[in-house]
Amino acid sequence: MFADIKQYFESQLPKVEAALDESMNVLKRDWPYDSKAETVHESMRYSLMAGGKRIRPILTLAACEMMGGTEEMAMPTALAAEMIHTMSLIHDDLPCMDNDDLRRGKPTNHKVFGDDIAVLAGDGLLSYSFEYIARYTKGVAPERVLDVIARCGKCVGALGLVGGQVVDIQSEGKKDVTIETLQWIHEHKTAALLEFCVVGGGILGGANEEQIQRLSKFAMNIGLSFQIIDDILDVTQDSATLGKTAGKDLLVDKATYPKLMGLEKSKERAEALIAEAKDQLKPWGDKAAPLMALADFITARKN
Ligand code: GRG
Repeated sequence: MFADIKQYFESQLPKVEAALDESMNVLKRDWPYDSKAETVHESMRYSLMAGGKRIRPILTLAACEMMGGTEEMAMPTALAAEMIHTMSLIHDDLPCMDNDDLRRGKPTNHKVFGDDIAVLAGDGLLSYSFEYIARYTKGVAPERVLDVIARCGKCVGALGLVGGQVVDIQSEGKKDVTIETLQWIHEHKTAALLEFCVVGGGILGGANEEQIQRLSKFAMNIGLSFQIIDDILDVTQDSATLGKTAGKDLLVDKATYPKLMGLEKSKERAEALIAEAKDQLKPWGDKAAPLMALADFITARKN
C-alpha cells in the first residue's frame, strides 16, 4: 500500500521509464537497415522518451494490479498505450493539424526531424505498439491478449482517436459547437485511450464482464474529466508551465468547456465526473486505492 499519490507515482514512474527505454533498445537491436533508416528510430525515441506524466501506462498497471494481476502481464500493454499516446501527439503537432512548435517544453518532433519523418515516426510507434502487446505479453491466456489487441485497434481508429480528431478539426472556427459535440470529441480523442488502458489492464488481470463495465465507466468519466481539466489549465496556466507554444491558443478558435459553460461550472463538472468514476470502484474496496488516487490526481494536476 502507498501513503499518497506522489509516492505511488515515484514507485511506478522509474519502472515505466526504464521499460519504455528498453522497448526502444529492443527495436534498435532488431534494426536491419542502414544508417539513413535509423533516423526514424531516433525520431521515435525522441518523442517517446521526452518526458510526460505517463498517466496511461500507470493506469494500465494499476488496473491489472487491482484485479490481482502482475506487472509482467500488463507492462507491454502499458507501454503500447504510451507509444500510441506519443504518436497521436506527434501527428497532432504537425503543421497540417495543430501546427505546434513546442511539446513538453521541447521542439516538436517535426521541428527536429521534418514533417515527413515525423509522420513516419508516428506510424512506426503505432505499428510497434501492436507488435509489442502481441510479442511480449506473458502469463495471460491468448484469448485475453487477442481481446486487448482488438480493443486497442478500436480505440485508435475511426471509432476512437482518429474519429475524435476528425470531428475536432471539422469543428474548428465554428460558433455553434454544442456541449454534446464537445463531449463526443473528448470521449473519442482523449477518453477512448484512457478507457483502453484501464479496461485493457483489467482484462489482462482477469476482469469479468461486469467488472469490465465498471472499469469502462470509471475510465470514460476520468477521461472526460481529464480533458475538461486540460481546457481549464489552458486558460489558467501560462504556456511555459504547460510546455506549449506561447499565444498559440489565442490564434485558434476552438470550442472548450470554459468557453461553453464557464470556468466554475467546468470545474464542478470535472469534479462530479471524478466522484461518479470513483463510485464504480467501490466493490474493490482497499484494492482500488491506486486507481482512486489516480482519479484524484487528474483533477488536482497543474500541467
Ligand atoms: C491515433 C492513428 C492515430 C492518429 C492520431 C492526431 C490524432 C489522431 C489524435 C489527437 C489525439 C490527441 C492529441 C488528444 C489530446 C489528448 C491529451 C489530453 C493529451 C495530453 O495528455 P497528457 O496531459 O500529456 O497525459 P503528457 O505530456 O503528460 O503525456
